[in-house]
Amino acid sequence: MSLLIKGGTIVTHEETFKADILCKDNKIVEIGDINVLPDGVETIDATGKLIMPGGIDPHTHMQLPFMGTVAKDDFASGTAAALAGGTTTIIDFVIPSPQQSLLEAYAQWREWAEKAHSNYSFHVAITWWDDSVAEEMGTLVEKHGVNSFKHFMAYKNAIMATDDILVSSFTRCLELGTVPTVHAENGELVYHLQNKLLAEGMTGPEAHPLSRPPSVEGEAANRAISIANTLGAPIYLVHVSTEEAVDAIRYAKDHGQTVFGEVLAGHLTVDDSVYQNTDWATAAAHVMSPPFRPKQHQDALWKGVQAGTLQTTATDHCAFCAEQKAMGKDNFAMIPNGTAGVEERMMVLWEKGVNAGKITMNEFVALTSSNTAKIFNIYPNKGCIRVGADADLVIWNPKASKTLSAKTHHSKIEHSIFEGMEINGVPETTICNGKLAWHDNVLIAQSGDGQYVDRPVYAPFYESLRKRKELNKPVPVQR
Ligand code: DUC
Ligand code: ZN
Ligand code: ZN
Repeated sequence: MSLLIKGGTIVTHEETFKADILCKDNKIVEIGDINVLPDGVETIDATGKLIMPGGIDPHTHMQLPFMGTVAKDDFASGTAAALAGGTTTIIDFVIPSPQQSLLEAYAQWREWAEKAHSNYSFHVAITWWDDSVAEEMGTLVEKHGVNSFKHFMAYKNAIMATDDILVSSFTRCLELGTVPTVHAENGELVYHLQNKLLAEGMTGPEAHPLSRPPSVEGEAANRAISIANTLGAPIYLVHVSTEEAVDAIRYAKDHGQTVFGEVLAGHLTVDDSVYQNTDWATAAAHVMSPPFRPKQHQDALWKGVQAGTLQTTATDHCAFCAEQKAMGKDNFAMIPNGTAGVEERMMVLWEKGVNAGKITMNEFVALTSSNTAKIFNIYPNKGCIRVGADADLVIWNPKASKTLSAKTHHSKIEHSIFEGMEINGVPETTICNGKLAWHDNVLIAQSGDGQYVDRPVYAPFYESLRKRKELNKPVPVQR
């Protein structure tokens, strides 16, 4: 199977140039002025269009069992939405219940993901600790291509990782050469504030952001970064939503620490007014954690993006429909947390980032694809356009427009946090594993076409981190 993309402009995270691309099977085999073709090549005219690496969303939750229900988008509908938005790979999360074997949970998620249309990979969450967890982490690394482990510092009495778990797991991550990632919110404070607000009679979704103020994220971000620093481990903060957390990351990086920050398309563009002066269903549709923030935080997030403090963009796609949201009708703390966005992420970043003059096209590629590929060690197979790389590409029409709406999106839910947003510049064709997956508003990929992406550890980086830790050891005092 060969595919020629002719006449387009290639945009990578570092350069922009005109060239044709020939894909064979699932790889890019030639880049240049290609005129002599083998038989049976399908040609796509990309004149006037941009060709970029397929998007990688490092943070989704398809069919997640969570808060008494299961997220509505499964691996079939969620990855169809991803392809319609130019994203060719998602990194989802295996979340074992406390005491559940990591390997058992991993096998379960792998089975669910067999119906994926796009490529997929998994971070694995550490929700409890004993020696068997440490051992299974090793097996996941060696046998299953997992190189990152997630820690929820919130969700007390469910999946929260307390400090003792963070210390044990970060230590193990450093030993294995994997990236520890954290959802940074102080779960004790959230629990306390939720109960206080409910006792005061605040039961509606407008109380949700009050139960998770910015300081709750700031404290946890600083704590996680300090723990990682003390242990000499790197750390990746998912869905950074506050000025406090951006400041914490910048300070740590300035002091030589290896810290990565992820930001959601939603947090960059939607503010906390969605919880006020609106109907219950609309406010509940926006209940996610961390919540949407006052505008000053959005400004800090954009500055963090521009300064390189935040390197990746994601969605935390975890779609709950109106009926599921209504489970929290009498108690905001029971509203399933989550919003959708895997389809809209790149378009929103394009419109509010590139078109608004906040980022360049090359930074757009870095933020939506290459940086994630580098951090999670799938670069240059993914996140890159070069001979030998995987043929995961998006053909972007900078002249086409569209209005985002739940009426036309591929998620199964009936609301969108981006409802009505005008986009100028859209993904017209998505190529996944060398095949047309989405073209002219038609999904071509079949359920099951998605491939599991192995993410091996990047040994030299960890070798260097361990050495740096040795070098930074305090010198014992001579007696
Ligand atoms: N936040 C959400 O809003 N949903 C899923 C998990 C999370 O941390
Ligand atoms: Zn989270
Ligand atoms: Zn999440």
